[in-house]
Amino acid sequence: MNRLFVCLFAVLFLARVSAAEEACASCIDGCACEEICSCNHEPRAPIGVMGDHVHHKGAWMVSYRYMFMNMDGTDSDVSGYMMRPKSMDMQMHMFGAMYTPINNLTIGLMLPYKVNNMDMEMGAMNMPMEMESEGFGDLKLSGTYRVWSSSVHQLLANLALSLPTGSMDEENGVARLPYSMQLGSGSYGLIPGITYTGLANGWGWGVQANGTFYLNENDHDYTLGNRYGLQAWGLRDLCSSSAVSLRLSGNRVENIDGADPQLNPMMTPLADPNLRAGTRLDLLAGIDYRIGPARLALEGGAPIAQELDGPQLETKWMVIGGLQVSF
Ligand SMILES: [Cu+2]
Repeated sequence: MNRLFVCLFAVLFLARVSAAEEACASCIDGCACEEICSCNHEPRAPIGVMGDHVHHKGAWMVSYRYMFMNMDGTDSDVSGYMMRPKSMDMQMHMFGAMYTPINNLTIGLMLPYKVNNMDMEMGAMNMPMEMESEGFGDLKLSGTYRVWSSSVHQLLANLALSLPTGSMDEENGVARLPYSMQLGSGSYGLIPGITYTGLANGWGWGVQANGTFYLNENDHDYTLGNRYGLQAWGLRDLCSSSAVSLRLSGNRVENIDGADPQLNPMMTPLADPNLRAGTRLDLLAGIDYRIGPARLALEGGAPIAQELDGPQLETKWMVIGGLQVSF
């Protein structure tokens, strides 16, 4: 008798599971069943990852991210230069909006507001000097298209266009600030990418590769170097409303092509377009919390390896906080 009950229960349970799986499979397209199935369309990647999800048709999402990065000390000797970088703090307030006009395609807009502070030393007397720049950076228009998906996996194609809305005329009253203190690229850029994500049994994971290619020389006779990114992450649900994550993020930046004639590379390595390249691998831990349509998330980490074609400032640590609201 007991056995019969166990068997009956197992059959019912399996029937429920397969029904939920079927619901999930159909949910990918129309998303009539978000509540029933676990294949929800909530963001599943750590907050520092962009373009990791597509919403259901007609949905909006607005987001705000705050990013802080600290750089301190140089990777090689700077004593031969007149102006020597000591440390730098980079802050970014990133405002975003996403809309899904048709199934499987989410379009978005992202505008950063940047605040850069750098401490320098000048001359033989090590005179301290500060540089500051602040303002809007380059506006990005993005599209994320779901190429393929099942109840567990999805494959997304990403493409963004970067517009030269940020200033590259930042100065301190005496001279133009070096490349890394400027707010925009001055060029149009294309950012293609590919993203894979998985979600099952309270685990989430994903991989993303992308590149940033600046298409034209800006008004100051230079083009920022290409950027390449490759990252992988894993998430674990703590409960239905909270998850923790680990992310490995690799980034490569190439040197600047051309040179701003107002910047003198003999004065400081920051003004040398051929000392800008570098490769970095960051490890970040994150936590997020979801309440209804909102998601609050925090991620922080540090490089575990970096190789700079410097003298350049070394990245020490970074944090990213964000709030996303879907409706
Ligand atoms: Cu979204």
